[in-house]
Amino acid sequence: EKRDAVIKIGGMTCASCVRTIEMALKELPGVLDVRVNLATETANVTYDPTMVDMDDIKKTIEEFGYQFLGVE
Ligand code: 9UX
Repeated sequence: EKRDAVIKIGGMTCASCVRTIEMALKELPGVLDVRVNLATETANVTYDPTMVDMDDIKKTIEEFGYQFLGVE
């Protein structure tokens, strides 16, 4: 199963932030693809909802010091 979500993220100010979040989310089992866009402050995440849910993704973003501002 595959699902796409666009997540609004707060607190990113440079390209290293982008890489940090991409790496953190890709570590989560069930996250299949992540593309973070600094300009729009969003992450496009492809994931398997039977393996990982939005709360796991939210917690990971927050653990790394960024804000999960919701799903668009
Ligand atoms: Mo760049 Mo982001 O120096 O948390 S890594 S601002």
